[in-house]
Amino acid sequence: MTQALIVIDVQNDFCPGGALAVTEGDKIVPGINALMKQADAVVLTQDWHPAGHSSFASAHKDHDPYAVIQMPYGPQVLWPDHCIQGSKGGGFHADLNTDRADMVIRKGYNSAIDSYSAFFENDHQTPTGLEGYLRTRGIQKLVMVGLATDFCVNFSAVDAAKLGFDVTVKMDLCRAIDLDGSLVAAVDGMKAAGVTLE
Ligand code: VGL
Ligand code: ZN
Repeated sequence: MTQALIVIDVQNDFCPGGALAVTEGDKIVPGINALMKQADAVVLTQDWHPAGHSSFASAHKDHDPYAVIQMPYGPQVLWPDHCIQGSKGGGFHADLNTDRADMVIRKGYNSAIDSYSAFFENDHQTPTGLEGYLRTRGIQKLVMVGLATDFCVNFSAVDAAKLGFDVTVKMDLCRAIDLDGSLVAAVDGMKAAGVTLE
Protein backbone atom coordinates (compact mmCIF):
# COMPACT_ATOMS: atom_id res chain seq x y z
CA MET A 1 0.00 0.00 0.00
CA THR A 2 1.42 3.38 -0.94
CA GLN A 3 2.15 5.35 2.19
CA ALA A 4 2.66 9.07 2.72
CA LEU A 5 4.27 10.80 5.68
CA ILE A 6 2.30 13.97 6.43
CA VAL A 7 4.39 16.43 8.45
CA ILE A 8 2.13 19.01 10.07
CA ASP A 9 3.30 22.60 10.67
CA VAL A 10 6.90 22.08 11.84
CA GLN A 11 7.43 25.84 11.65
CA ASN A 12 9.50 28.31 13.65
CA ASP A 13 6.52 29.93 15.36
CA PHE A 14 5.50 26.57 16.86
CA CYS A 15 9.02 25.87 18.15
CA PRO A 16 10.72 27.30 21.27
CA GLY A 17 11.29 31.03 20.77
CA GLY A 18 8.36 31.27 18.32
CA ALA A 19 5.16 33.30 18.64
CA LEU A 20 3.01 30.25 19.51
CA ALA A 21 5.73 28.02 20.89
CA VAL A 22 4.83 24.41 21.64
CA THR A 23 6.94 22.90 24.44
CA GLU A 24 9.67 20.73 22.86
CA GLY A 25 8.28 21.43 19.40
CA ASP A 26 11.82 21.28 18.00
CA LYS A 27 12.63 17.92 19.63
CA ILE A 28 10.66 15.97 17.02
CA VAL A 29 12.65 17.18 14.00
CA PRO A 30 15.41 14.50 13.93
CA GLY A 31 12.88 11.67 14.27
CA ILE A 32 10.73 13.12 11.49
CA ASN A 33 13.72 13.39 9.17
CA ALA A 34 14.55 9.75 9.89
CA LEU A 35 10.97 8.62 9.14
CA MET A 36 11.07 10.37 5.76
CA LYS A 37 13.53 7.69 4.58
CA GLN A 38 10.82 4.99 4.79
CA ALA A 39 8.00 6.98 3.20
CA ASP A 40 6.83 6.58 -0.41
CA ALA A 41 5.77 10.22 -0.39
CA VAL A 42 6.38 13.15 1.94
CA VAL A 43 3.93 16.04 2.32
CA LEU A 44 4.64 19.09 4.49
CA THR A 45 1.87 21.38 5.67
CA GLN A 46 2.50 25.03 6.42
CA ASP A 47 0.24 27.30 8.47
CA TRP A 48 0.22 30.47 6.35
CA HIS A 49 -1.84 33.41 7.57
CA PRO A 50 -2.21 36.89 6.12
CA ALA A 51 -1.46 39.71 8.63
CA GLY A 52 -4.60 40.55 10.60
CA HIS A 53 -6.02 37.01 10.22
CA SER A 54 -9.33 36.49 12.04
CA SER A 55 -7.80 33.75 14.24
CA PHE A 56 -5.48 36.33 15.81
CA ALA A 57 -6.56 37.88 19.13
CA SER A 58 -5.03 41.14 17.88
CA ALA A 59 -7.72 41.29 15.17
CA HIS A 60 -10.51 41.41 17.79
CA LYS A 61 -11.17 44.21 20.23
CA ASP A 62 -11.35 43.19 23.90
CA HIS A 63 -9.99 39.67 23.49
CA ASP A 64 -6.75 38.22 24.78
CA PRO A 65 -4.93 35.30 23.21
CA TYR A 66 -6.44 31.90 24.07
CA ALA A 67 -9.96 33.31 24.52
CA VAL A 68 -12.64 31.39 22.62
CA ILE A 69 -15.15 33.27 20.47
CA GLN A 70 -18.01 32.21 18.23
CA MET A 71 -17.33 32.57 14.52
CA PRO A 72 -19.92 31.88 11.78
CA TYR A 73 -18.35 28.40 11.38
CA GLY A 74 -18.23 27.56 15.13
CA PRO A 75 -16.02 28.22 18.17
CA GLN A 76 -12.55 29.62 17.50
CA VAL A 77 -9.60 29.91 19.88
CA LEU A 78 -7.88 33.26 19.42
CA TRP A 79 -4.13 32.92 19.01
CA PRO A 80 -1.14 35.22 19.24
CA ASP A 81 -0.16 36.47 15.76
CA HIS A 82 1.74 33.55 14.18
CA CYS A 83 2.88 32.06 10.87
CA ILE A 84 2.37 35.23 8.90
CA GLN A 85 2.96 34.74 5.18
CA GLY A 86 6.59 35.34 4.32
CA SER A 87 7.75 35.79 7.93
CA LYS A 88 10.59 33.91 9.60
CA GLY A 89 8.05 32.45 12.05
CA GLY A 90 6.11 30.99 9.15
CA GLY A 91 9.19 29.24 7.80
CA PHE A 92 9.99 25.59 8.47
CA HIS A 93 12.37 24.68 11.30
CA ALA A 94 15.87 25.04 9.86
CA ASP A 95 16.75 21.38 10.50
CA LEU A 96 13.63 19.89 8.88
CA ASN A 97 14.57 18.05 5.69
CA THR A 98 12.34 20.09 3.39
CA ASP A 99 14.31 18.89 0.35
CA ARG A 100 12.66 15.49 0.72
CA ALA A 101 9.12 16.91 0.40
CA ASP A 102 7.14 16.04 -2.75
CA MET A 103 4.44 18.52 -1.84
CA VAL A 104 4.02 21.51 0.46
CA ILE A 105 0.45 22.44 1.20
CA ARG A 106 -0.37 25.78 2.77
CA LYS A 107 -3.49 26.48 4.81
CA GLY A 108 -5.06 29.30 6.80
CA TYR A 109 -4.57 31.81 3.97
CA ASN A 110 -8.21 32.98 3.96
CA SER A 111 -8.54 35.88 6.38
CA ALA A 112 -12.08 35.08 7.47
CA ILE A 113 -11.57 31.44 8.43
CA ASP A 114 -8.96 29.35 10.21
CA SER A 115 -7.77 26.00 8.88
CA TYR A 116 -6.35 23.55 11.39
CA SER A 117 -6.83 20.56 9.13
CA ALA A 118 -4.66 19.84 6.11
CA PHE A 119 -7.85 18.72 4.30
CA PHE A 120 -10.58 21.25 5.11
CA GLU A 121 -10.87 24.75 6.51
CA ASN A 122 -12.55 25.07 9.91
CA ASP A 123 -16.02 25.13 8.29
CA HIS A 124 -15.26 21.41 7.64
CA GLN A 125 -16.36 21.98 4.02
CA THR A 126 -13.89 24.07 2.05
CA PRO A 127 -11.23 21.68 0.74
CA THR A 128 -7.52 22.47 0.58
CA GLY A 129 -6.98 20.08 -2.33
CA LEU A 130 -4.81 17.61 -0.38
CA GLU A 131 -7.36 14.79 -0.70
CA GLY A 132 -7.24 15.00 -4.49
CA TYR A 133 -3.44 15.08 -4.49
CA LEU A 134 -3.18 11.94 -2.37
CA ARG A 135 -5.89 10.02 -4.23
CA THR A 136 -4.53 10.79 -7.67
CA ARG A 137 -1.15 9.50 -6.48
CA GLY A 138 -2.79 6.28 -5.27
CA ILE A 139 -1.91 6.92 -1.63
CA GLN A 140 -4.14 5.16 0.91
CA LYS A 141 -2.07 5.00 4.08
CA LEU A 142 -1.06 8.15 5.98
CA VAL A 143 1.41 8.49 8.84
CA MET A 144 1.06 11.84 10.59
CA VAL A 145 3.52 13.70 12.80
CA GLY A 146 4.10 17.32 13.80
CA LEU A 147 2.58 20.25 15.65
CA ALA A 148 0.38 20.61 17.44
CA THR A 149 -1.03 17.21 18.48
CA ASP A 150 -4.29 18.66 19.80
CA PHE A 151 -5.01 21.15 16.99
CA CYS A 152 -3.62 20.74 13.50
CA VAL A 153 -2.52 17.10 13.83
CA ASN A 154 -5.83 16.15 15.47
CA PHE A 155 -8.03 17.92 12.90
CA SER A 156 -5.98 16.53 10.01
CA ALA A 157 -6.03 12.97 11.33
CA VAL A 158 -9.78 12.96 12.04
CA ASP A 159 -10.60 14.44 8.62
CA ALA A 160 -8.34 11.93 6.87
CA ALA A 161 -9.99 9.02 8.70
CA LYS A 162 -13.45 10.36 7.81
CA LEU A 163 -12.34 10.53 4.17
CA GLY A 164 -11.47 6.83 4.35
CA PHE A 165 -7.68 6.95 4.58
CA ASP A 166 -5.85 4.49 6.84
CA VAL A 167 -4.33 6.91 9.41
CA THR A 168 -1.64 6.44 12.04
CA VAL A 169 -0.43 9.29 14.28
CA LYS A 170 3.02 8.76 15.79
CA MET A 171 2.51 10.45 19.15
CA ASP A 172 6.22 10.53 20.05
CA LEU A 173 6.83 12.69 16.96
CA CYS A 174 4.09 15.18 17.91
CA ARG A 175 3.89 17.80 20.66
CA ALA A 176 0.76 19.46 22.09
CA ILE A 177 -0.38 22.95 23.09
CA ASP A 178 -2.74 21.41 25.71
CA LEU A 179 -5.26 24.17 26.46
CA ASP A 180 -7.99 23.27 28.98
CA GLY A 181 -7.87 19.53 28.39
CA SER A 182 -7.51 19.81 24.62
CA LEU A 183 -4.94 17.01 24.45
CA VAL A 184 -7.14 14.44 26.21
CA ALA A 185 -10.11 15.49 24.05
CA ALA A 186 -8.01 15.19 20.90
CA VAL A 187 -6.79 11.70 21.81
CA ASP A 188 -10.37 10.57 22.49
CA GLY A 189 -11.61 12.16 19.25
CA MET A 190 -8.88 10.59 17.13
CA LYS A 191 -9.52 7.13 18.63
CA ALA A 192 -13.27 7.50 18.07
CA ALA A 193 -12.61 8.40 14.42
CA GLY A 194 -10.59 5.20 13.96
CA VAL A 195 -7.13 6.78 13.92
CA THR A 196 -4.34 4.47 15.14
CA LEU A 197 -2.20 6.15 17.81
CA GLU A 198 1.32 4.78 18.13
C1 VGL B 1 -2.00 25.47 14.97
C2 VGL B 1 -3.06 26.94 16.38
C3 VGL B 1 -3.15 27.88 15.38
C4 VGL B 1 -1.35 24.13 14.78
C5 VGL B 1 -2.08 26.40 13.95
O1 VGL B 1 -0.52 23.99 13.88
O2 VGL B 1 -1.69 23.22 15.57
N1 VGL B 1 -2.50 25.76 16.17
N2 VGL B 1 -2.66 27.60 14.16
ZN1 ZN C 1 -2.59 29.15 12.70
